[in-house]
Amino acid sequence: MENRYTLVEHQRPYTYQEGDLTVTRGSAWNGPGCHLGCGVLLYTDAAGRLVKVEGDPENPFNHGRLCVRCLDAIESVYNEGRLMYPMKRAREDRGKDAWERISWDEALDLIADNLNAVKERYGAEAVIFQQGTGRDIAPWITRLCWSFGSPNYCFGMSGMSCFLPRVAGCAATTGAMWVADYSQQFADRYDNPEWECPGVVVVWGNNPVVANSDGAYGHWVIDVMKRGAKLVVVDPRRTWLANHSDAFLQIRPGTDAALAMGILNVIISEDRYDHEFVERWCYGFEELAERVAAYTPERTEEITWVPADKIVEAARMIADAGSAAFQWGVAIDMTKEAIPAGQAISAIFEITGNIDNPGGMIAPPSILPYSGGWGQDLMSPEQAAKRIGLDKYSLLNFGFQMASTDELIKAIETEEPYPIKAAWIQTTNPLANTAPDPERTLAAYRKLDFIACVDLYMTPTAMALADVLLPAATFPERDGIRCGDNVQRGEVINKVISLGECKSDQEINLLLGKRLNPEAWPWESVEEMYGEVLKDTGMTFAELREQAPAYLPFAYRKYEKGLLRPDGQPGFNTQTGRIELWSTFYNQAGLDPLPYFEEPTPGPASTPELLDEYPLVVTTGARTWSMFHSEHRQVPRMRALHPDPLIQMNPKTAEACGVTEGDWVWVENQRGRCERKVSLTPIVDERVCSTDAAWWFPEQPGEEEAGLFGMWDVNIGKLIGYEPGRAGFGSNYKTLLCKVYKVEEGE
Ligand SMILES: Nc1nc2c(c(=O)[nH]1)N[C@H]1C(S)=C(S)[C@@H](COP(=O)(O)OP(=O)(O)OC[C@H]3O[C@@H](n4cnc5c(=O)[nH]c(N)nc54)[C@H](O)[C@@H]3O)O[C@H]1N2
Ligand SMILES: Nc1nc2c(c(=O)[nH]1)N[C@H]1C(S)=C(S)[C@@H](COP(=O)(O)OP(=O)(O)OC[C@H]3O[C@@H](n4cnc5c(=O)[nH]c(N)nc54)[C@H](O)[C@@H]3O)O[C@H]1N2
Ligand code: SF4
Ligand SMILES: [Mo]
Repeated sequence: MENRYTLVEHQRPYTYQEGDLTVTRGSAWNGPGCHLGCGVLLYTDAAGRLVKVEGDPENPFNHGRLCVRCLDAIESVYNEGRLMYPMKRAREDRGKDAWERISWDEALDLIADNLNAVKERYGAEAVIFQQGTGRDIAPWITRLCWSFGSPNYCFGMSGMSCFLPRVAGCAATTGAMWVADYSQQFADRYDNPEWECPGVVVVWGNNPVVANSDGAYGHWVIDVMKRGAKLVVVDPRRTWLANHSDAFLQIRPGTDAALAMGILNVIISEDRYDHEFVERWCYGFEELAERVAAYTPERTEEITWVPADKIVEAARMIADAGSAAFQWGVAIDMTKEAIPAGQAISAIFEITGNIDNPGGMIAPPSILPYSGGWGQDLMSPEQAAKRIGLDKYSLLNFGFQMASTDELIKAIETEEPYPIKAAWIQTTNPLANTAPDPERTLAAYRKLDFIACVDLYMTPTAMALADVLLPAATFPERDGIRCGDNVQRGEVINKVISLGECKSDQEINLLLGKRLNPEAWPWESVEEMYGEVLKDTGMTFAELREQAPAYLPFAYRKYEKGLLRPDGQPGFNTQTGRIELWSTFYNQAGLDPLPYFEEPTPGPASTPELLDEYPLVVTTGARTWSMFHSEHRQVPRMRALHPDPLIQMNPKTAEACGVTEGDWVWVENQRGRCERKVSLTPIVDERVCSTDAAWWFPEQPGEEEAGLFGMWDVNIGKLIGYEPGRAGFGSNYKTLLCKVYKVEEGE
């Protein structure tokens, strides 16, 4: 088959000699630490040790730039905390440091025997397959899950509150997922003649220069600012980008839907929307206009705490910019009514015609067989229909085809609608990180007959729960590919070192897959398996390795050309063929077809009676430079940059609470409390605090009786509940009420 990719011209082969060192080009896709996949140069010495990691200047994705976690990957890779061989532990010893080293064959046979035993007795649906943020491993988890016959592929966050709300919401209302256009789909990037610089970038609930999330390298925002793009930032914290913006909208956490409706109100009432696009390609504009009419700038100010004149200014800037790119982030997913919040924000870029246009919002091409989940065809329709939560939340049919986390926890507890008896937990640390209410989560998972974990390190989750623990490989230890899945290019991860008995997640899943369902995993090697994934591209793995990154064909305004619908007709892949501002699907599903705002509960407006006790709004989990969720706590230089779990407080707020810089405090709400260290900063409003998530202390005793690495003292999940929004998506991770007071000596 003809090669449809545009390739980057490299000066040298993928691996070459530079003095005493061997340099290998590749990508940093997967752990430790990221799900983005920047281009790297890996330097190994004559003894075969990785000695240096640099950015690859030839890679158009990051143009040689790297963040600290990749520059310092060596400390993560060669960390003494790394798991080096498979281990098992008797079920009654869960929580104890009573591990026994075993061989890979024994470990994989043990897992296969246990999962098959559960399958025989209770059905394949009794086994759940859980992942974290996924990295490049997700397709191998979905294939393992679905080829085993279980519909319960899952993620530990209540309301699947990362990315999925935006993906499912966009899929249901527009038939695609929309991301900001920084020219990332072109190998020649900013020089590509088809691309235009966005007139304005709207950074909404995202901190791209720190987080580099959802396929976007954060410094692209700065690249386009240098090329003239204006900047609007919507954040409760005055971030670095907020400080460099043309308009900073300092929002009360959890009120994004109201702000978006306020902006829509201005754009519509001042007649600044794109009439031609709306009339030809959108459905339900009149109803939307009616819905947002109540959100005058003044009323929106009362709700959101953003001054009315700023709302008007931002609305005009967006509507008049020529093109507007929305760099939207996870804060939108982390409020209970995340679906209507995302819907309201999307409506801004939709009615201003920023769809599939240069410098606006684009749907990245993904053409490989595993995009959006690989292996679904391997599961029978009867099994697929058993997915937990599907009967309650039909929106689960859009996007990543996951089970509902909130229904799953109930199913484990009650054995209704059927028992859940085993878990495969790969690339995730739910107890310390994703799970709300960690006590409830631990009690539920403890009921399971069998749990296998795959990780790089020992974690609180593995210590508390695993019966078998498998050591995974970091990116320099393994070959890999990534193409599709909101990714605009094909990348290769190249193995340069080996450590202990660690295996790549891909190899682990291939070996286990062969034991569970050999027909679905016919390949003799990982390379052969990659060949299968790549077969439609006309390239073998060895060829892609020389050429990567490889760029897929891309066209703007695909909706005019019939490229977005399976029937080849112009328009969008929705029931009306248009962008649905009024959603026919939501209407059929018994949901509100239009965007709406609902006050976060508890919150200053919904539960004013709680304000005496819990006077502050707190948002959790804002990303920090040196840590990726629960990772990097054991990595010396990264930990030195951020040694303690912090709560950012305005100095005036701290004074009112009787605490000051460096104090250890309790952060408490009606559910529970955890400890934090005070960091004073004017970047937060006096009524708002912002605190880290996912803390634990690898240096503290790990056994459950001794505290699971100090996790209980600092787990912010204790303040969060399993409380998804009406559509089953979204939950209040970033908007809670709390009080802050000093930890007394001896506590
Ligand atoms: N309160 C609060 N909680 C949050 C958030 C928040 O903002 N606030 N953010 C949430 C979000 S958006 C997400 S996506 C989740 C992320 O949740 P997770 O993905 O669970 O987070 P991590 O701590 O990065 O990772 C999980 C584990 O994977 C291991 N790991 C890393 N790389 C690899 C690998 O290549 N292979 C294997 N097998 N294991 C690997 C790590 O060692 C770690 O123990 O956290 C969520 N938690
Ligand atoms: N260094 C590092 N990078 C990461 C990660 C990491 O753990 N560490 N995690 C990765 C993952 S899985 C994800 S999902 C992405 C997420 O990346 P981002 O979307 O950037 O996530 P956050 O930093 O949690 O939140 C972004 C901003 O939202 C603001 N915010 C908080 N509450 C609200 C609110 O209610 N409304 C609005 N509008 N803004 C609010 C915060 O102050 C913060 O500045 O990052 C990825 N990249
Ligand atoms: S965003 Fe940062 S940590 Fe992630 S791959 Fe790129 S350089 Fe590495
Ligand atoms: Mo995430």
